[in-house]
This record gives sequence, structure tokens and C-alpha cells, in this order.
Amino acid sequence: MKRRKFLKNSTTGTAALVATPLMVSCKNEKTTASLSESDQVPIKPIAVCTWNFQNATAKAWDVLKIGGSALDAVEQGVMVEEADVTNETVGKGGRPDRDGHVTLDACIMDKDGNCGAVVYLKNITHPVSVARKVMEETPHIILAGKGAEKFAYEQGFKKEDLLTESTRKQYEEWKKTSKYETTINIENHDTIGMLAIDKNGDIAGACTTSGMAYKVAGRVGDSPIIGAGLYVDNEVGGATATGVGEEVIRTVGSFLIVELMRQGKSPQEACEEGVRRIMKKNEGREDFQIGFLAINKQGETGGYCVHPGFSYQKYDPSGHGNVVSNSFY
Ligand code: SD4
Repeated sequence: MKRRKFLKNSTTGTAALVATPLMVSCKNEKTTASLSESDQVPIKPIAVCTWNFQNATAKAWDVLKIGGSALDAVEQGVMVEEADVTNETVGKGGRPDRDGHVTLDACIMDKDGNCGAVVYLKNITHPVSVARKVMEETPHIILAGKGAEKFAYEQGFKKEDLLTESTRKQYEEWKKTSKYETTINIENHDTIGMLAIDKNGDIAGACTTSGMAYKVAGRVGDSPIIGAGLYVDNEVGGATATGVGEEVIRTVGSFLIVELMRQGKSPQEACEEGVRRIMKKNEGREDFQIGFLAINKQGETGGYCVHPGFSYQKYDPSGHGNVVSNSFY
């Protein structure tokens, strides 16, 4: 059953961030020994996430600043939102599908291209951690529905009622009309996708959501789909998405953005091109929002969206803040 060994991440203390080691600047064919000064850029640990989930990036930073791995940082970062019942778009307290069930999607990806995902998972507050267990404890990448839930219990996760008083009431209210419509920027959802670089210059990412509120039972969005809602290539960078998942899946959005960065685009240029590709397939359509967030190996970031309103949270040695993205419209 165990294909991958659980790798304990070493913590080396706060000195790790002060030492500013050097990493190779996108020239993978060269060894460190053969690098000239100009080929090297200092490693800058950084955590970014979609929207303004500042408690999540603060948690990720707590992990990075003591020398923790990017993988631990993104998992622990997004867990903050999964556990926050006032966040009605992620984890416990997420809004239900049209049958009244909260069903969660999440994935995680590490520096070596290992990844794990869960889709249509019920009754578990932390789908990202179950996704990590899928990655580390099974020979598979995606577990769905009942199988994912059974696996979670076997791994020691507890069964919890994810519907809260507030989301139950909102659902009862919604049932009176049962109308499904998305409203730009308050689109029944706000997924958290997070990317981080650690002291070694390694990149990891995670993405977790309750998906679109009042979705058709069984619907799975882009967020747990590797390449769509999240993609990491440790040689190049990482990308993650939020918004109407169907459109992100159709362009394999996050993979596209990482490949555009591989071809030389900056994270900002790559996100803009990703949104443009989506808009080309949806000429004249204005009724949906997508936001892309990307980071490259040098720690540069970019974000872009269809409509104004998307922003991303950023935490690095220079500080903690929210960056408002430019938009296609
Ligand atoms: C989905 N992309 O399920 C997710 C929803 C989302 O901000 O991103 N919300 O389609």
C-alpha cells in the first residue's frame, strides 16, 4: 500500500531565513559549482494565496520562518480556512450542494511532482490533509466520495457535521426558489489556493474548496484536479485558480500557466495569457469570474482575473499584504 515514504521535514531554526542561501536561476543544466554570481538569486521564502485569507498566509509563514518545508506550509496554511466555520466556501462551514450535503474537493502537490487529491468528500473538515495522506500513503492520486471518506477514517480523521447553523439556514432559504445563479465576485464560492517557496527554494501548492454552493450533487470542480486548480513544477514555478471551475478545467489553467512561465513569461504575463485563453473560448460572455495566481522559482508573483475584485495575499521577508489583481474587463 505504501508507495511513498513519509518524509519528516527538518526544522533548522530561524537562522534559515537570515542565511539567504543561493539557488539556480532557471538554468537547470548548470550545477551550483559552475554558476557565476549573476546566475544566482537569493532564495526568498514566500507564501501566497488566493483572495484575502491573511490568517492562512500568516500560518504558512509561521512554518516557513522556522525553516519548515513548503509542503507543510501550504497544508497548514489552507487548514486555517478549512477549520474556520465563518468561511462558507472552504472546509467545515462550507455551503452545501443542492441536496443539502457539504462535499469538499482538495489537492496538494510537492516539489517532486508527487500529488494527492480528494473529490466529493463528506464529513471531514480537512480534505487537504486527506489529500496529503493519499499522496504519501497510497499508490494513487485521487480518491473520491465514499472511498475517500472510508480512507480518511482509516487514517484517523474524525467524522464531523460540516453544515453549520448559518449554512443550514441559508440552504433552507435557497430551497424556496432553488435558483442557481452566480454573481460576479460573490459567486457562491471563494476557494483557497496556496503556493509557497521554502528556505531550500522548493515549491509546493495546495488548493481546497467546498466548490460552488448549491451545485448539482456529485459535481466536482477544478480545485482538486491537478493541472486545473493547481500545478507545481519545481524547476519553473506554481499556479492555482479560483472561480468557475468548469472554465479552468477546459483550459487546464494552472498547468498552462506553469508552461507559459517555462517558456519565459513572468507569473503576471502567464496569468494574463491564461485568462485571455479562457475569454477566447467564451467570447462575449461576462457572467463569470476566474482568478489565477502564480509564482516562479525566483519568488516573483502574479495574479489576473476576468472581472475586478480578485486579489491575493502575500507573505515574504518584506512583509504581509494583499495585492489587488488587474482584470480582463
Ligand atoms: C470550483 N473553483 O469548485 C472552485 C470554486 C472557487 O472561488 O474557486 N471558488 O469551481
